[in-house]
Amino acid sequence: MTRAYFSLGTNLGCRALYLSLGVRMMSLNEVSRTSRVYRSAPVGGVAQDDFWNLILEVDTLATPHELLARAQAAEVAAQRTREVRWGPRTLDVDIVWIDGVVCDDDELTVPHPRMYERNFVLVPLRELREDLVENDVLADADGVVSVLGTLETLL
Ligand code: A4P
Ligand code: MG
Repeated sequence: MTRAYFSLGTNLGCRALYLSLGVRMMSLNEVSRTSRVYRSAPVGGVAQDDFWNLILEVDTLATPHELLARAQAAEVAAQRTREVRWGPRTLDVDIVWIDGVVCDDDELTVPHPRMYERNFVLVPLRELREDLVENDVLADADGVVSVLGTLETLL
């Protein structure tokens, strides 16, 4: 059993519903918990609406590549299209961290290579795993984020 962390983001359509779909598809029947939902200014230079982001923690027997397949299936279920890299999307699911796993191949890089640059990842991750996000790491990260509430209250 390993513990995995996923970053879920959306800035198109009914954001709460897409996050909820992503949480269900990523956690299946496994033990899980979520951070609160944060509104975040878009990172990456594409002009677009604000994102809603959260971090999901799942205790799982799945391999890292099985989790990537699960993430891609969740994006398909949300009818995500890919017109612009870093552009607007109904649902993005990235694997941020898996306890004890380091992986870098053509399909998957874990820990996520950009996690430490991004407050929309670090701030919610810190709610669940304070030990993974030191103060100085947080101080160096970019982007404005603000709490919206728990996912249940936003649905
Ligand atoms: N891939 C490699 N490692 C991973 C991993 N750890 N998790 C590969 C997930 N995927 C991983 O991703 C491209 C490829 O990355 C996949 O085929 C997979 O094999 P993608 O989801 O198709 O494309 P993308 O999401 O446009 O690119 P990417 O690089 O994932 O974008 P980012 O860096 O995730 O940026 N601003 C705010 N405020 N909030 C956001 O959520 N998201 C992005 C997306 C930009 N700005 C944002 C937000
Ligand atoms: Mg992605």
